[in-house]
Amino acid sequence: MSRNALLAITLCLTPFSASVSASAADHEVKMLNYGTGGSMVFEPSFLQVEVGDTVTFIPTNSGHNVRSYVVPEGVTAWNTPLDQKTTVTISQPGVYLYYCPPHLMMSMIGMIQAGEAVNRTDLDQKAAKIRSKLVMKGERLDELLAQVK
Ligand SMILES: [Cu+2]
Repeated sequence: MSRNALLAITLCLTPFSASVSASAADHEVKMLNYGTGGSMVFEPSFLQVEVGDTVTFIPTNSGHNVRSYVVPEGVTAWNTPLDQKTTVTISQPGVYLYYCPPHLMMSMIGMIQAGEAVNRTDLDQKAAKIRSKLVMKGERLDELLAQVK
């Protein structure tokens, strides 16, 4: 094999191995009118993922969307269109808290943790603020917070 051919192969392989992590996974979260956790739920509502993984929100039932409420520093907040399957890349370590705007009152909320909970202080402060808006089943927030490691 000529030296140039070997160089070409090396250049082809490098971007691939650098951009695709062997552990990157996609996690699916369903938006449901009724699930095992009751009515108006994200399922699963708590996800433990690795930085670099993606989370895809599936509009299994209609009338839902996903808005980020707490994200780690450096992460762009998101607000997905209603009834649209959307994939979010978890780019930074920390805890992500999100909700469905039409059903915030019914505590349609969810949480993602990637790596260490580096934004725990911010999470606790913002969680305390949103608690009063959870008219029904506010304990779901406490259950999610209890799962943060
Ligand atoms: Cu909803």
